Amino acid sequence: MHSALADEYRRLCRDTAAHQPLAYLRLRRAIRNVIEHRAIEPGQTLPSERDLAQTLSLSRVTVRKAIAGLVEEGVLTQRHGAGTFVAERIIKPMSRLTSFTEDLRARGLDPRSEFFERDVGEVTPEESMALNLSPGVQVVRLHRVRYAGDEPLAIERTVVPASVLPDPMLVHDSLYEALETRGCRPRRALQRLRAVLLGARHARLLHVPPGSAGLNIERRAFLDDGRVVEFTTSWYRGDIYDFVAELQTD
Ligand code: 16G
Repeated sequence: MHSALADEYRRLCRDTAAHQPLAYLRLRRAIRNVIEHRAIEPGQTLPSERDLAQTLSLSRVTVRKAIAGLVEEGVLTQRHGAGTFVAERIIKPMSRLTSFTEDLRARGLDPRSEFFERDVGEVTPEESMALNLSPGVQVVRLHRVRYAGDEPLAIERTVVPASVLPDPMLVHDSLYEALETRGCRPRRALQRLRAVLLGARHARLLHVPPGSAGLNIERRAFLDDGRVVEFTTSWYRGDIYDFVAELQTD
């Protein structure tokens, strides 16, 4: 049994400030915390359901429920007969509107950005169509390479109406954190994803050979009142990311 996980679970049981009355949510938090602190690393196995249930005096149903939530979020993966692992590839559920920073932190990785461009200017005709803006209004543009520690994972070009975010310097690490602070975090998004071969420039920035597989993703994200808050074009590395969607019949 992984002692860091048992210790973390017991700590959360004692921690009245982080009071979490439901055992499966407490266990989910404990697993998440040990992954974030790299006490269990990507690719390593989680203790078995039976071990967890015995050591923590929980029912198997509770343990299963805690794990199922993290599998759904892509933090853990299960291989039939082999157990539950901390995901190595970054598995991104398409049904959740999360940010790069949140996705990486949830996996114990260290999100970082390098900015090429962070300025304000007049909207171009293409941007005004994507953002539903009238010609002549001001927009903020961010062009960044997104890293996990020293490893580049994606390139992103983002345009946000200046009426929502007046100053690009308000974005330090996370755009969504800056939008959240202003009460403008998007609630809904439309995303288009297509396979591409990365050209020489993108490949160089992402530290992969030219012609490597990539994912070109466009996201238009909306506020509750229907205003478009973000138009982002991203190039994600195809060798690291899995985008997963849950499908249901009508
Ligand atoms: C993700 C989004 C991107 C968004 C960014 C915000 C995809 C394909 N793209 O990378 O549209 O702008 O997160 O992340 O998921 P941040 O808050 O860390 O800046």
